[in-house]
Amino acid sequence: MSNHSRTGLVLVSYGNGGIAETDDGDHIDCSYRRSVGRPVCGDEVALEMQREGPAAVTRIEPRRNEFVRSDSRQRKQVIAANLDRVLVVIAPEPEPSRDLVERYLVAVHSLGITPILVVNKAERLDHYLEGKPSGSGGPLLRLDEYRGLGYEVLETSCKGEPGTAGLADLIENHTSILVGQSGVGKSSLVNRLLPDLELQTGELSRVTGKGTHTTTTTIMYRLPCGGRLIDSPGVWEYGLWRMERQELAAGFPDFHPHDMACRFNDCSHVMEPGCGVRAAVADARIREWRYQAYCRLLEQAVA
Ligand SMILES: Nc1nc2c(ncn2[C@@H]2O[C@H](COP(=O)(O)OP(=O)(O)OP(=O)(O)O)[C@@H](O)[C@H]2O)c(=O)[nH]1
Ligand SMILES: [Mg+2]
Ligand SMILES: [Zn+2]
Repeated sequence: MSNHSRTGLVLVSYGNGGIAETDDGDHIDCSYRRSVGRPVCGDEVALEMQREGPAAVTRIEPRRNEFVRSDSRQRKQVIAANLDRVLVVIAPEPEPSRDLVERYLVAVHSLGITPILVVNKAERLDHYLEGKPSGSGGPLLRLDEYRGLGYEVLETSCKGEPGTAGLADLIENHTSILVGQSGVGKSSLVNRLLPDLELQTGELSRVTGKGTHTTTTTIMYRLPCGGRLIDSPGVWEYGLWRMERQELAAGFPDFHPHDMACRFNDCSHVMEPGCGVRAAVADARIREWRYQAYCRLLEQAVA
């Protein structure tokens, strides 16, 4: 038999091909066909083995969800698919830009899963906070407020306390992706969490390259205790794609149930009379800074 079919999990995807892992754990080079399209990291695919050369991807299974970001023209770009957890990594250095966390939260809520905030370089957090005048904003001063909103906020360090054990527990037996600004320490976390990283990257080294530190390709690794972890290239600015107002509002679960009181059911919560959200902001049932972030994102992302 010259060719036969197998199923695979895409570990890395680039240009016209990638590497997929079969059920038996083999890593197989694969190539894409225009008629099938390009799978992304995390896709389940059907592979047709060839007598020579890479296997052909003949089908991409329907995705359970996809993590996307926007290109420079606010079009969606799929980064990875079929995720259980999105770990939004921030750090005291580089300092998160304004609304960065809110944009990530909107993006993760749109996958239908609850975001997790990972505060890396936590061994430097106290020093960072000491240098901040009281009343200055920023997500690192609002960690307890995020916890109050119901988000899991986890502090980690690759250089000191509290280490990464808490994160290891959280991602065990799940498929998780690390996202965040360039330099916050996503790859360093991968390094800490994967004792056999060198072995795994050795197999994938054709695409990871050597000697560079900034990650350029989205790659899925196998966790030692079960589960998968995806490292993704950092961004300087995470932009949202053009979206509907409802999709944006879903990233602000703290606006519920106050929005039920809005007079108009398509209320944008900006200038309509009888707005339940603005009423809740006025008497501090919704945090003012969350509402201000919502208004800025509404201008940027909603057509
Ligand atoms: N102090 C401190 N430095 C850290 C920690 N984690 C990572 N770093 C440093 O932060 C720098 C960037 O780390 P990377 O892991 O390459 O960051 P990244 O998020 O993968 O960056 P991109 O691949 O560009 O997105 C490196 O110099 C790391 O040594 C930490 O917990 N504490
Ligand atoms: Mg990296
Ligand atoms: Zn309203």
